[in-house]
Amino acid sequence: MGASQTRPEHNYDDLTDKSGCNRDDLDRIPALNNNPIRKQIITAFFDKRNQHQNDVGSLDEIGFEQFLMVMSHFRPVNSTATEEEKVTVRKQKLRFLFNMHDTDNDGIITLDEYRTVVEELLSQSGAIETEVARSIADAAMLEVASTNVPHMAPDDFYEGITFEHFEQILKGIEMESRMSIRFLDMNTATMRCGKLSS
Ligand SMILES: [Ca+2]
Repeated sequence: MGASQTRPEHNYDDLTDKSGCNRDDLDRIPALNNNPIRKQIITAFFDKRNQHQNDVGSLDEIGFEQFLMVMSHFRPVNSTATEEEKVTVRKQKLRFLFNMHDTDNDGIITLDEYRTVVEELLSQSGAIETEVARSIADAAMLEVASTNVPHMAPDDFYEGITFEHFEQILKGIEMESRMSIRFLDMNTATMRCGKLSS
């Protein structure tokens, strides 16, 4: 039996619909319900940088191809991939994560941008106050600064994390299995992409 006979094509009708998918549609994906960085992930789907077409800014809607392009950042590395391919995939994953933090696309994750993500992450638990979350973010950033600029003078201003620093920080961390989202229970038919919700 060929794959074409078993593929649930009707499930993709909504996504392939010309009018595409917006943030509200993705917000209905149950797989992301408990994800602490749900907001960032959804934003990433509409971030033009993740479409690899040398464009910046954000899209109001994405079509099926654009959806797949973003999803491809979460794919596991093929075990038969060459070393060179593995390096490329890793770099793309890192760049995707970096972009997620560098919201204004100036090439640097500033303390403010970093704080936003940390506060978001920690606020999910409900038990940590903003002030505490903020100081955790500040301490982590200071740690990063001292690692990347070991001889920084007291008056030096640490601008933030560049992509090179970011790569360095995550060096040795196995990304391939960590950076995955279980989209298995995603039913695009219920996302109502491109269709009027009734
Ligand atoms: Ca930035």
